[in-house]
Amino acid sequence: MNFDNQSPLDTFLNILFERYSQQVPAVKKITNALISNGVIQGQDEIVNDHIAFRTLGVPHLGIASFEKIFLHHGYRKRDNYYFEGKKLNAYWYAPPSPEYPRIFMSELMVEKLSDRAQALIEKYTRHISADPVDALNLDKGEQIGEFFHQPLWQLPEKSDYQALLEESEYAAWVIYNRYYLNHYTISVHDLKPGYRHLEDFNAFVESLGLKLNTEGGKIKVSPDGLLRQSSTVAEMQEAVFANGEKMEIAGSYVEFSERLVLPQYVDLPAAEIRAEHRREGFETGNADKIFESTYTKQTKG
Ligand code: OOG
Ligand code: NI
Repeated sequence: MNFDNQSPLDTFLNILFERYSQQVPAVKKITNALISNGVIQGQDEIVNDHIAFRTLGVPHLGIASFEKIFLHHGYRKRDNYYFEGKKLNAYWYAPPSPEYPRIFMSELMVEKLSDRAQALIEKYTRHISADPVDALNLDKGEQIGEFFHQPLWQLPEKSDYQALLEESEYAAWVIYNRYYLNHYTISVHDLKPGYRHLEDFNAFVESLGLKLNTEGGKIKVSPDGLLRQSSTVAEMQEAVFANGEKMEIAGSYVEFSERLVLPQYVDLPAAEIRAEHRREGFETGNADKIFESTYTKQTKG
C-alpha cells in the first residue's frame, strides 16, 4: 500500500483496519452483504462510530501510555467510565474532526487482581522499564501502525493464558491480543430504511449466520434511551502460544450503534440532522455488557 498522500493518522488507522478485517471474518461478511443488498457501494460509505482498544494498567503501559498516540493526533480526552466488577477503567476520546472515529480506550486495574494474576501479568511486563510509546516518532503513521501489532512482551504460555482467563477474561485477551483493534463500530442511523434501526440491523446481521452478544439483551440501551448498541460475539481463532502450543481463543468483534437525535433537535428536518444533533459519548451500563463479546459465556454459549 502507498501511504504517501495520507496523514499519519489516516495511515495508522488504515493499517489497524486492514489487519482487523483480515482477522475477523464478520467484518467483510457484513460489508459485502450491505453491498449486495444495495445499501452501500463500498466500505468507505460505512460511518465508523468508534474503535476500541484494551490495555494493561501497569507502569509504562495502560491508558497513560497508549493515549499519547491519539492525543498527539488531536484527539481530546472526554468522560471516564469505571467497571467495578470487571476491574476496568475507561475513557473516550473525541476525534480531531468528525470524519474520524471516536476512541474507546480501557485499562485493566491490575492492582485489584489476586496476587497470582498480578504475578502472571508481571512475568510478561516487568522488563518494560520505559514507556514504549515514547520511543516512537508519532508523526510516522507506518511506524505507529506497526507498533499496534508488534509484541511488547513474550508470547504467553498457554497455561498462563488459561490461569488468567479464570480470573479476568479481559486480562487473558490482552496478554495474547495486545493492542490489536478490539472492534470497529458501524453507525446504523444514517443507513437506508430497513437498516437504520438496530432491531432491523441485528436481524440482518443474524441472517448472515453471525451470532450477537446476548448479555443483558441483544440491544443495550442507555438510561436516556438515546444510545443503542449491539455487537457480534467474537469469533474463535486458533492461537499459537509459547512452545507452539495451540488453543482456540476469542479474537475481535464488530459493534453496531444507533445514536438518536437529542430531544431539543427532534423537530429539525431530517436533511439537517448532523452528528452534533445526536447523543454523544458512551454509557457504562451498555459498555459493561459489550465487553463480554469476547467472554467465554458468549463465545461458547
Ligand atoms: C469495549 C467494550 C465497550 C462500548 O462501545 O461501550 C464498548 C471492549 O470490549 O473493549 O465498546
Ligand atoms: Ni464499542
